[in-house]
Amino acid sequence: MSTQKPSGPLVGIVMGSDSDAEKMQPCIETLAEFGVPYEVRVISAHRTPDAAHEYATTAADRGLACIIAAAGGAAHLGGVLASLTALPVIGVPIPTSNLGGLDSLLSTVQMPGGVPVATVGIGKSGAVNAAILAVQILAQGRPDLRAKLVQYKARLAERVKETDRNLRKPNA
Ligand code: RP5
Repeated sequence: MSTQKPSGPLVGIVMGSDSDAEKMQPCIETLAEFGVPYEVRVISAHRTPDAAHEYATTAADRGLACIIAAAGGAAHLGGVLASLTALPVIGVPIPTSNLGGLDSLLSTVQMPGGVPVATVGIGKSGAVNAAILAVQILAQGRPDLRAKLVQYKARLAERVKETDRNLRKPNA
């Protein structure tokens, strides 16, 4: 593997609408925390299908290693992108006001055999987990990222242990 630092984005974050942007902020922040170069696009499977086609079919050649697709409602974005690229696609179901995001979850996760969209949960934890999953994919063959993941997990564990210690302190 080359020792040169990659110059372009490795992760493509694609959302179906700018109304998804706020919900995807935790994903963006998590990728930034790991120092992973990313790009953010708004592309709709239904409103700009030509752009979705162009994005997915050129993503690998542009150096992307995985795509995170966030959409709400009839959330076909992840599936459409996954149908057009061999890159791994991670789907983030965006919460919706009418059905609470269950619509987004089911339409993202229920892909036909052979065309997976690795779907995370609805809401903030899903947005964060999409970023972590992307880092885990990238960490194969990148020991620096693997070390950061190990540290991240250690910090998560330490936070829980500290909460537990505080709760177990005798009441004054
Ligand atoms: C989806 O439709 C988008 O991902 C968004 O979550 C939802 C609503 O989009 P807007 O009508 O707010 O643009 O395609």
